[in-house]
Amino acid sequence: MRRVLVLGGTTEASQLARALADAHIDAIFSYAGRVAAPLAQPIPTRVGGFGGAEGLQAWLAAEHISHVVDATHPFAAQMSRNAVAACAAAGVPLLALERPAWLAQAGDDWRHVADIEGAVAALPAQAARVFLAIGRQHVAPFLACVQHWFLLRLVDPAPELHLDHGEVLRARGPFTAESDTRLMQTHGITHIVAKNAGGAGAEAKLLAARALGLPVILIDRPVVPARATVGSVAEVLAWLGAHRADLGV
Ligand code: 3Y8
Ligand code: NAP
Repeated sequence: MRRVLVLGGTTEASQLARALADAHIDAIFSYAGRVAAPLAQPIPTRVGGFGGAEGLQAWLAAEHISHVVDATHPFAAQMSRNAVAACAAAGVPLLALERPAWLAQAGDDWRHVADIEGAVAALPAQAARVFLAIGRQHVAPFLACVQHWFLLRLVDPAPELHLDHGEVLRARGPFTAESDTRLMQTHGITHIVAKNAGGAGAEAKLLAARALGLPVILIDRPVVPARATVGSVAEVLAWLGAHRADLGV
């Protein structure tokens, strides 16, 4: 029998969950449990880690999973690595659903950096007002630069962050170019730091930066192991259908 695991946490994963529910395909959605109240999904949902690649492999067998779709964020590299290893060991077909990286257009002033450390190094020497829209996991190296003022945007409150040279804004995407443009003007932002997440849900700040002529320090995606990858929900459904013959369903 066909039973699909969707590794979620992105707009595309939610779109896939909707399509699987509409197609009455037996599927389960998985969140890491990174935020307090993740978006509800129209299919059964589990929350929390599996316990590494070995834990995922055991879970796939226990739950009789026939297909895995890795629809996690491009920066969720550890989950993607674990999915490749676990599916190979379990002999379960794996497909990644991934959106293309953003490409600079006319009017963009982007500085590409390889990682968080590169982004910190790319900040100017003189005091700047930096919109740090990379979530909460990697803000410490930036906040150590006390000459700058930071605007952080987080999904959940961060009581552990004592920010005397900045401000924490609590908001969950997707965002709009209009609201992000107003946000940057209100706070007199001079630089934006972002991950090259791709997709529409996080793009607003890049559109706002273009409109305001502000520089963007853009962090490249981490390398993930080679695996079959598609860019649309339709291709995932076809992949599941294509496997129908194998499963005699
Ligand atoms: C827990 C589950 C959907 C999914 C919506 C997308 C769009 C809105 C934009 C900014 C950038 C950032 C962050 C962001 C966006 C979507 C998508 C996306 C960026 C939720 C969600 C979970 C998470 C985890 C969270 C991280 C953080 C990253 C905030 C749900 C809302 C910065 C990534 O507080 C924390 O610890 C937050 C942690 C991982 C990155 C980080 O390192 O801090 N996402 N985001 C998932 C889980 O538990 O498995 O409630 O929907 C999902 C979404 N966030 O279905 O509509 O598809 O990318 N998420 C980045 O792109 O840089 C915000 O502020 O401009
Ligand atoms: P990560 O660093 O790649 O993964 C760290 C560990 O978190 C994994 O080894 C796994 O734990 C657990 N995990 C991650 N995603 C999971 C999922 N969908 N279901 C169950 N367990 C999961 O992951 P991350 O970057 O922290 O991302 C966590 C979640 O937030 C993912 O759902 C991702 O799609 C979403 N997200 C991340 C970003 C980002 O910027 N990183 C942006 C938007 C959304 P075990 O090893 O114990 O199995």
